[in-house]
Amino acid sequence: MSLHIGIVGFPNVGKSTLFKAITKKQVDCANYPFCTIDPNVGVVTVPDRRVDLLADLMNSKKRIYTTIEFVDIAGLVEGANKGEGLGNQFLANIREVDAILYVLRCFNDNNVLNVRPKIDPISDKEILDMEMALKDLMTIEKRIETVNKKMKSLVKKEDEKEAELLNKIKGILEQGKVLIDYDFKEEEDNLLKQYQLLTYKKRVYLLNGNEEDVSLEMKKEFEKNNWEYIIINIKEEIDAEGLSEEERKELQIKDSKLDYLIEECYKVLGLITFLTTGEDETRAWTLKNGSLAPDAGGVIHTDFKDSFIKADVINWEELYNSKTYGEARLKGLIRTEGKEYVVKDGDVIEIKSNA
Ligand SMILES: Nc1nc2c(ncn2[C@@H]2O[C@H](COP(=O)(O)OP(=O)(O)O)[C@@H](O)[C@H]2O)c(=O)[nH]1
Ligand SMILES: [Mg+2]
Repeated sequence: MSLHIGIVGFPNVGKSTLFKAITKKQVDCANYPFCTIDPNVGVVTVPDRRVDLLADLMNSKKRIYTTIEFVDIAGLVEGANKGEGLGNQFLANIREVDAILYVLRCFNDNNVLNVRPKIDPISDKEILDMEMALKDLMTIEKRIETVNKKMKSLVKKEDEKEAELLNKIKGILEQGKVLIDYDFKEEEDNLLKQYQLLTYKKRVYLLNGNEEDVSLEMKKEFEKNNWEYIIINIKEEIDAEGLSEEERKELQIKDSKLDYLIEECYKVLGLITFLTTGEDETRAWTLKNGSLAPDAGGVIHTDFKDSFIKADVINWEELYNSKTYGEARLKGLIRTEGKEYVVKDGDVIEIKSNA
C-alpha cells in the first residue's frame, strides 16, 4: 500500500523547498533506501519510536518503518478549473493523491515574488478551495445527469437517495466550500468516495513562516474550523538540514519540525500501524483503521490473508515492558485472536497460517 500526499499551493509559497527538505532529510538519515520515483515524488519513512524501542529490545538486525510518498504538485493559478495555467494537469495530479498538504505563505520576503496581492493565508486557502470545489462541481453535475436519466425510466430507492446527496453536496460546492469539512452518514460517505472528489480528501495545512508571522486570530480561525495546521519556516528547515542537534543548539535553531509534519500527515490519512518484531527485523506496517487480523496478514504476505489461522497479539508497550516474549507470555499478555479480531494501533502481531 503506497500512500501519497500531494503538496498543493500557489507558486512561490515554498512547496518545492519543502519537498526538498523532506526528501533530503531522508537521504541524510539513510537507514532506509531512499528512492525518488520521479523528480516530483519522494518516498519518506514515517518516524516511529516504537520501532526503535522494540528493535533495541530484540536486537533486531534491521528496522523498517512505514512510508508515505510526497508529491510536489505544480503551483495553482486562479482559473485552474477552466484549464488556466497547468490547470487540468494540476487538478488531475491532486485526484491521484490520498491526502493534501496545503502550503500557505505566511512569510514576508521581498526577494521572493508573491503572486498574490498580499500575505493572506486564509484568503489563499479560500481561492484554492474554490478552484477545487468548481472542479468537483463539474464532476457532480455529470453524475447528476446520469442519475436523472436512470430515474426517468425507473425510480429506484437507491437512485433517489443518491440524487438527494448529489443535490446536497452541489449546494456546498457552489459556495466554494470543501466537502471534507462536513459530516456525512456512512452510506453517503461510501458514495462520496466513489466520486473521487478533490475536496473530499483529508488535508493538513502548512503555514510557511515563523510563529510571529501567524497571528492569534489566524490560529483561532484554524482551530475553530478543525483545520489541522502546523507552522513551519520551511527555508530555515532546509538551511538547517544536516546540522547535528548540538549545532542546532549553538545556532539557536529549533528542532526540526519535519518529523512532526510527516507524522501528522500519516495520522490524517486515518491509518494505524501494527508491528512485527524479532531478531531479523522490527517492522512497522500500515493498515486502514478497522481492518481485521487476516488483513494484517495480507499486508505482510498476500498468502497470509486466505491461509490465516490465528494471530498472537500483544500491545507493543506491554511487550516492551515485559522485556521478552517469554515473560509476556507468563504474564498472560499475549492473546490469541481469530479472524474477527479488529487490529489496533500499536499491536505487535505474529500470524499463524497454513501457507
Ligand atoms: N523567506 C523565505 N523564503 C522562502 C521560504 N520558503 C521558500 N522560500 C523561497 O521562496 C522561493 C520559492 O520557493 P519554492 O519552494 O520554489 O516555491 P514553490 O513555487 O511553491 O515550489 C525560493 O527562493 C525559496 O527559497 C520561507 O519560509 N521563507
Ligand atoms: Mg515548485
